[in-house]
Amino acid sequence: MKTKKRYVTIITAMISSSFLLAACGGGTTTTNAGDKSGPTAAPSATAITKANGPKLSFRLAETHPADYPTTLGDKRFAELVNQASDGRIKIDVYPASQLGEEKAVIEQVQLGAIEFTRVSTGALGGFNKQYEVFSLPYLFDNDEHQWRFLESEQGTKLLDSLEASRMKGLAYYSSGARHFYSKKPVKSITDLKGLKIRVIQNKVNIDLMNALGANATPMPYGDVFNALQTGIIDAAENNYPSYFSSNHFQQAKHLILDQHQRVPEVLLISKVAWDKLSAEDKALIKKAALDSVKTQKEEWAKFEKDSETKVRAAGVTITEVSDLKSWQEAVKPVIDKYRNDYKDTLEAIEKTKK
Ligand code: GTR
Repeated sequence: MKTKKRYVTIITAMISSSFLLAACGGGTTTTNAGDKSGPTAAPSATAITKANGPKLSFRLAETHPADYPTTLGDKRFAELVNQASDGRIKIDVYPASQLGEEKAVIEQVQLGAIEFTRVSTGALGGFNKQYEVFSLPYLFDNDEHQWRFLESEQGTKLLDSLEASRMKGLAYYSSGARHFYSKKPVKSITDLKGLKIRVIQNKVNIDLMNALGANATPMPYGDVFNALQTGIIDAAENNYPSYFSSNHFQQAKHLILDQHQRVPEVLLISKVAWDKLSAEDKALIKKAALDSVKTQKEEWAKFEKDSETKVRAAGVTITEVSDLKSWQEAVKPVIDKYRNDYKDTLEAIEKTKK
C-alpha cells in the first residue's frame, strides 16, 4: 500500500513538474537557441512574467520527514533561492522519500528527471568512488574537525568532484556521528560478531562490517524498520536523529555509542539542470545553498539533543564507549586498505586536526 501510494505521488509530481517546465522552456532561463519564431509566435519562456508565476520550477528530493533538520535546511535553501530570484525560481521540497529512496533518486538526478536532492555522502559513495572516503571509520575527532575539513580546499575539491558523476555539489550539511543499534544487547565490540547489520550500500561499509566480524546487509533506508521488525536483520547503524525519527529505536533497543563514522550530507543539483542555468542563477543558487547551512546546523544541534532525550525516555539501553581504542584498532585494516586511494583527502583530514 505504502509503495503504491508513493508511486502515485511520484507520477503526479513528475507530471505537474514537467508541465511547469514545459511552460518554462524546459527549465532554462535562456531563449531556445534554435528559436526561429516570428513576432506572431506564442510567447517564449523568457516572456513569461512574474505575474504568471515562477519561470523555473524544480523539485528537491529528501529522504527524511518534514521536521527533520536536513529537510529544514532544504526548505531554507528553497526560500533563499525564491527570495534572491525575486520569485522567478521555485523549488518544491518533497520529504519522506516521496520521490524514491536515495539510490533511485540519485539515478534520476543523474538523468535530470529530478533536479535537486539532499543525500548522504554514504549513498554518493556508490556512484562516485571519492565519496566512499567518508565511510572510513574514525576519520574525524568530532563535528568541528569534520567541518574544518569540509570547508578546506580539499573539502571543496571533493564537492566539486561530483561533476564527474553528473551532479553538482552545492553545500555540505551536518549529520553527526553514527552508532550501532541492535535487537540483541550490544555492550562491546565483540557483541557485533555474527550480527546481520544493515548498511548504506558502498564497498567501504562492507569491508567495515567484515572487519568487525559482522555481516553487511545493504538495503534502502526506508526498508530498515520492517527488516528489523521481521528479523531479516539484527542491527543497523545511524546517528541519533535518524535512529529516532525512523522509529528504529522501537525495534532495536540496544544502542552503543561507538561513533564509528561521521558521514556528512550533501545538497546537490543535477548537472543536466545546472548546465541550463544562466551564470546569474548559478551564483544565486550556490550562495543560497551555502547560506542555508547555518539553519541546517542550528536545527541539527537541537534535533540531535532532542532525539537523544526521547530515545532515553523510551527506555533504550545505551552503552557509552569510554575508550574507543579497541574499536579503532579493529577497523584499522579497512583504513590501511584504502589509504592509497584517498591519499590527498586523508592527508587533508589529518592536517585539519587540532
Ligand atoms: C541518514 C542520512 C540519510 C540516509 C540514512 C541511511 O543519516 O541522513 O540520508 O542516508 O542515514 O542510513 O540510509
